[in-house]
Amino acid sequence: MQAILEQYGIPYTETDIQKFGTGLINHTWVVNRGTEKYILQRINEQVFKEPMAIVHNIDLLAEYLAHHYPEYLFVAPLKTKNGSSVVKDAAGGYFRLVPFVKGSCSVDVVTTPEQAYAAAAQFGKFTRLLNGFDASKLNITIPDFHNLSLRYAQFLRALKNGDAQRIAAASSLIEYLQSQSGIVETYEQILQDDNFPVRVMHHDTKISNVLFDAQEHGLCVIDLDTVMPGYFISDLGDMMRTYLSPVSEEESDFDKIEVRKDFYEAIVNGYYNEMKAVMTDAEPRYFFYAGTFMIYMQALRFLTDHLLGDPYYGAKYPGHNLVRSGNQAVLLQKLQTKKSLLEGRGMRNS
Ligand code: GN1
Ligand code: MG
Repeated sequence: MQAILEQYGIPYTETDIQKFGTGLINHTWVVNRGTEKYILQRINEQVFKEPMAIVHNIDLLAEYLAHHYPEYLFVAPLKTKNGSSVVKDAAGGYFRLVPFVKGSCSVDVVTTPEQAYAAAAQFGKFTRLLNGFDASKLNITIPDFHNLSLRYAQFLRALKNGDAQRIAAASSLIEYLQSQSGIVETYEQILQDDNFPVRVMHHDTKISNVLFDAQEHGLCVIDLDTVMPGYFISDLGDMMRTYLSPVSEEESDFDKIEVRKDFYEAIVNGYYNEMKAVMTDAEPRYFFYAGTFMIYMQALRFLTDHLLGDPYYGAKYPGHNLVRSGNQAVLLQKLQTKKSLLEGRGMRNS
């Protein structure tokens, strides 16, 4: 770490470094030096096979936004003394240092509809501001990241090649997820339909990827590794997946999982108010679907990982990814139950 910080001209002996955050993929630390504060991240190269592709994307976005929307707060990684946005350590690992925005704070768990609204507005604004940017210029940092057809195919493959005991023990969850494969068919229709344009999407819209000010007004979105061309259902759906319920994917007491109507409305309102200027007529009809799409994909990804021995997400206890998948399946069920109550809700100005 000493060698890394020194490339930014930061003397290691003057810093205090602590582990930070709860992300499953990258390692993150907060670096304090007197009154200065930074976020240091190691890019997970198992997942992001070409870290330079991320650097290129962030540079392109920074340039576009600085030119067209100079007032937008865009938090780009700092440059080293040599002008590079990433640093390689002796073992070849990629690190980057991001300034901590003064006066900003983040939220780990959504507790009020106002937070959900503010976050949804920030993700909507991000995509709207980039509406004139040619999304095809972006590198694909994780190929097929939100390709539900592929995720489903990987799940089916795991049913063949996975751990036989785990497959047998998960039979009812497997059956349930297979029964929901209509969600994949709808996704495939969306891909064929010109009413669903490819947009610049964030692809990781959890609340901790939004910076707030002290009054909990949204400032901007951060963690741009998975910014890629995609469909709006990814971002809107992942907000539903992670903000609707008072408990997260880690909760093993599934009775605590809930779909909160006021949070649903807040997400949809916040997103739509920013995005309506650029949306097609068809997109808002798929707001509810977006939630089912992302929750279903996450349930498939966790279960696939469990059946294959947890190679991607890792497991803090045996069966961890089975619990996570079961949790997401219950969330999906509870969302589907409220379909008639929720569909069409929340588009205040529509
Ligand atoms: C991963 O690293 P983190 O926690 O932000 C994953 C997301 C999943 C999420 C589930 C690159 O995100 O797609 O939704 O775990 N990111 C990647 O917690 O796979
Ligand atoms: Mg992330």
